[in-house]
Amino acid sequence: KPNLWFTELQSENMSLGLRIEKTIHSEETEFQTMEVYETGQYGRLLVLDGCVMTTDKDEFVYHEMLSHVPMHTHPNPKNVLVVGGGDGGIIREVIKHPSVERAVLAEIDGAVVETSKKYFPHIAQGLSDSRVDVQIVDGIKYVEEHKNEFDVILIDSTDPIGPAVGLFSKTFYDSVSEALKEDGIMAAQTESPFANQDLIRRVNEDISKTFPITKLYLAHIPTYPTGMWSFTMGSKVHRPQDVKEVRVKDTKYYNLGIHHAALALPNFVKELV
Ligand code: AG3
Repeated sequence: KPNLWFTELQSENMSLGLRIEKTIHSEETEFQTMEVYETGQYGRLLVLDGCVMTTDKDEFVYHEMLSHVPMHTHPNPKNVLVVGGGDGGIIREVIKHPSVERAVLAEIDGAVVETSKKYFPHIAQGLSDSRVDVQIVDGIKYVEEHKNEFDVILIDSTDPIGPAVGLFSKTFYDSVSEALKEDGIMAAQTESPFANQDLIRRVNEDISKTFPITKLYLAHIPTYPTGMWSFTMGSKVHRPQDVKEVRVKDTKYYNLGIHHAALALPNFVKELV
């Protein structure tokens, strides 16, 4: 086997290495560098600015958990907005909910959408559904321009450096709240409790200033830094603890037990929120 490795430098002191069988694509987009590799361990790998975004074999965990926990917390989500998420994985899960009438994807980088359609068709498949509206726009602007419109808003961002910084700010969460209806719910990916404690603490504080119900939850994602990943949900009325049944059954990670288990936090994580 060729001794060719992709390495994500996850921090100054930690990296993830994956053996590469083939380089599929490499490009400098208007916003970031984008690479696609065939790996021996996890199938195809999508990389933005040196960071693992998704792989064939573990993408289901992230995409199911960022979407189905908030989507089930809402009793009847009809209008959904995904900010970022250009690969389409979150949209694929959102449209599994029969109540969904319209799902908007607001992605800043059209090249990510095109690349995903070409090299990750099973992740991008939902993007061509008739209920889906793909907008290549700045998500921050899009959210600011829409008021009282969405039941659920999901923020599928890259790390809080580069193009995504603004998606981790109090100002942004405030405009997300305004774009949501009076019983709306937001959820965002919020990095690793082992590696990003200050961020998690700060984001929880900011979201809870705007949303009466703020809840951190966890999932295991082997290709993200430390493998332990967090999501933060902000809700105006509905509580994730009250979910009694699951409406979407074709999932590989999410189920009713996982919904509730994901809300249980180890003591060192409880301290952050
Ligand atoms: N969103 C990126 C999660 C952050 C990963 N961070 C990292 N590897 N350092 C993933 C997009 C999937 N739709």
